[in-house]
Amino acid sequence: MKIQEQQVLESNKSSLKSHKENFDFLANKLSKNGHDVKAIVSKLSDFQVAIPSWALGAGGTRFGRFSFYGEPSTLEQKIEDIGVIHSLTQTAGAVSLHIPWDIPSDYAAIKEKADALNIKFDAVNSNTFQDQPGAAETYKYGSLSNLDKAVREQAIQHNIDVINIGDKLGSKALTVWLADGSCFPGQNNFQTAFQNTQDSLIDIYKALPDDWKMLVEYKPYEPNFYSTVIQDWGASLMLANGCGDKAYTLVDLGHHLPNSNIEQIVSILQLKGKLGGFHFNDSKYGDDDLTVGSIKPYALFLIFNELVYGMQNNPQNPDLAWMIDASHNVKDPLEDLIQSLEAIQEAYAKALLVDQKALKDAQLAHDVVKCQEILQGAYRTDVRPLIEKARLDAGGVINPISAYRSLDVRGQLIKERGKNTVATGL
Ligand SMILES: [Mn+2]
Repeated sequence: MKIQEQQVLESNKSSLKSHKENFDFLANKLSKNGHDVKAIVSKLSDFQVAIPSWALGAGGTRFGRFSFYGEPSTLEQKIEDIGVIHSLTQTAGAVSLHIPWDIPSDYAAIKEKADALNIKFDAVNSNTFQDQPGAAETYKYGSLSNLDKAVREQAIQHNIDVINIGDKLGSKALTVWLADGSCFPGQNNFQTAFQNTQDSLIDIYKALPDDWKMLVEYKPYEPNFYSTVIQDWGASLMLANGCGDKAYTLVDLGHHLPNSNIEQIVSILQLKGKLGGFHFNDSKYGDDDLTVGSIKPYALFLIFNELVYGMQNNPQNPDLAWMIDASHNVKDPLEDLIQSLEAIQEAYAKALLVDQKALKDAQLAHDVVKCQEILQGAYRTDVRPLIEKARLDAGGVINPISAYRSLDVRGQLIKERGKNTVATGL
């Protein structure tokens, strides 16, 4: 299914007038307060978030999985689904592939399809957290950290294969997330596991093309429940520094223990020029993979406040790879992704409204109350008309969820693909 330009225009017809009224009112107010509304809208239009190829079907838990029907069963269909989201939101202009779930059979055809939908290939993700059919070695006791050299070599080679696949598609980054760790005290020697991981990453890093980045993701627990080899940003940063200038830390919002101060982590990594990428989701208890902004929207805003500060003040930090990393157990995956994109844009827009100069002055004057007023003043602004305007300017729809529903996208997908399709992924 492909969204036609006419459908976009049709969908905007009924809400164009009220959008314009809301936008003019807000733009007028913001301009009076010294904001460059045009610049903010253009930043929002430029902001693109990669959609993971594994998030287009129903997620599941170890207890069960409930299909949404019409799920994409091939990489082509996954890219078509992202095309639908991108046509409506104009914010999802990239896909992040997970290998070996999504190895293209025909590279030229896949590239052509993505090009036609204006979708780029973002970071490619390796997978050493499960065994593949016919694999010589097992990852049951770890991959890059394993005590067995043959297992480590297999995992290193897999990562190099992933780089080569990504290179053919135009990707510029490899994301490494390890499930390696231990379930019981005494199972692993922490130092050996860490050193093996470092040595393996260095071997992978050697195969990285010059214009590529390696993104090292961390996670405190799960699937191992006593220790994880790359458990936090400090471990990730040490490993990245041990590899070289092209290796960075990747922050996944769900990969923190409850109440971690993620905005501070993000801030310091940018200061050190070592924040490489971002995985968006939300959580209540652990790595819950919930819709972005559905539980802690203020925390998301505070994170974006630091990101915006870093983008403006830390030239030592590269452009970030933005990606959603979520799973949808009870929602239509495409609707969930649209809601996530909306929440990301909202947090970004609010962060762009923070008066950085006034905040600095208030900090210098030790006016703590004023500092909070400045942040919360930006946070309490209803920025949705700005996001609507950014979407409209880029050729998208004013209200993506209602357009998705009135176009009956899921119904069309079921008609095209049938009910019993299953997307690969988690
Ligand atoms: Mn992640």
